Amino acid sequence: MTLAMDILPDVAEALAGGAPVVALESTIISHGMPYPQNVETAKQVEDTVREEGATPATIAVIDGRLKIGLSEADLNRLATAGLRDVMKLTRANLAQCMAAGGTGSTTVAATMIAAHRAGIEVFATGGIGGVHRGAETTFDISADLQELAKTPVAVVCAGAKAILDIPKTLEVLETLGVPVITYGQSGFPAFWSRASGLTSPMTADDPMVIARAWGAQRALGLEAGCLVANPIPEEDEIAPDIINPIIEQALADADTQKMTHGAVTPFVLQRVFELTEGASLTANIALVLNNARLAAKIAGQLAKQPHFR
Ligand code: PSU
Ligand code: MN
Repeated sequence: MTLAMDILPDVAEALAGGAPVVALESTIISHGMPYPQNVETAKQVEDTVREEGATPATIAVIDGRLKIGLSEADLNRLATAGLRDVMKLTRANLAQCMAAGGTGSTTVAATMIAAHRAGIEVFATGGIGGVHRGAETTFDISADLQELAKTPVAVVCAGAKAILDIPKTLEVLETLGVPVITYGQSGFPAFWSRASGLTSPMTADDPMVIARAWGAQRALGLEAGCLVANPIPEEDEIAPDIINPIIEQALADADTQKMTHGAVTPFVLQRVFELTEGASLTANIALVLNNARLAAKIAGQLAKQPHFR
């Protein structure tokens, strides 16, 4: 059986020529942001990648086909469809969605699988899934973490959201052998805030150094991905003492409304958006663009130094 995968012509051309390509996820479009900011941001992220000299490839499943690079019509469809019409795809349901001819947006886990299949090594997103608070009773640990352990793609994110248990998330990443490198500061960032209070396992001040580490990891034959944590720009951050009580409230609401499985993260993000009167979204957009820029720089370094591959 052949893989039902379509690579946009400019992405295919870049890959064939060894030019830098950056993968982008689509759950952030369908489940992570409201319309119309979701589609505006998706386009801005692609433009930012291009401005930095790389080719963007936003990934999703459209009518059963794995799309590496989305047309404007596909982007609009994901941005405007209701949550019931777009599946949230991870490792477990990706193949089934394709077989059924379905349409779904890819989380970090599913985007990594697709990117690797297409030959893309660098991927930019906002935040990864992680170990949820209370995981000791719910066992809610995002499949993103397992994926980082077994699929060789470098994922640039803004750290882990404080809706997660950040210390446990870092512990699991360590157990799984996933390198965690923070860009430009020693502390691991917490998505909306630059500081989580935790020290990052590793730090790098230069995209070239991150590219080198990635090359060395690949040369060793390690199958893992790599997590690059890029702190939100100072002017865009929301201070922990402002965001933390709001997160507590949003988590309590998720509990009251008995949210489980894949519904938890989108619900909490939406509640934080409401409770911050939109400020969380403004920060979210800024950090995604910031991550796209860094990912393009890392991809550029990798393309310049093919011996790292
Ligand atoms: N964090 C965000 N926005 C998002 C997500 C995370 O700020 O849209 C999405 C990503 O696609 C991530 C997924 O991979 O949520 C994790 O979902 P879960 O916690 O259900 O594994
Ligand atoms: Mn979960």
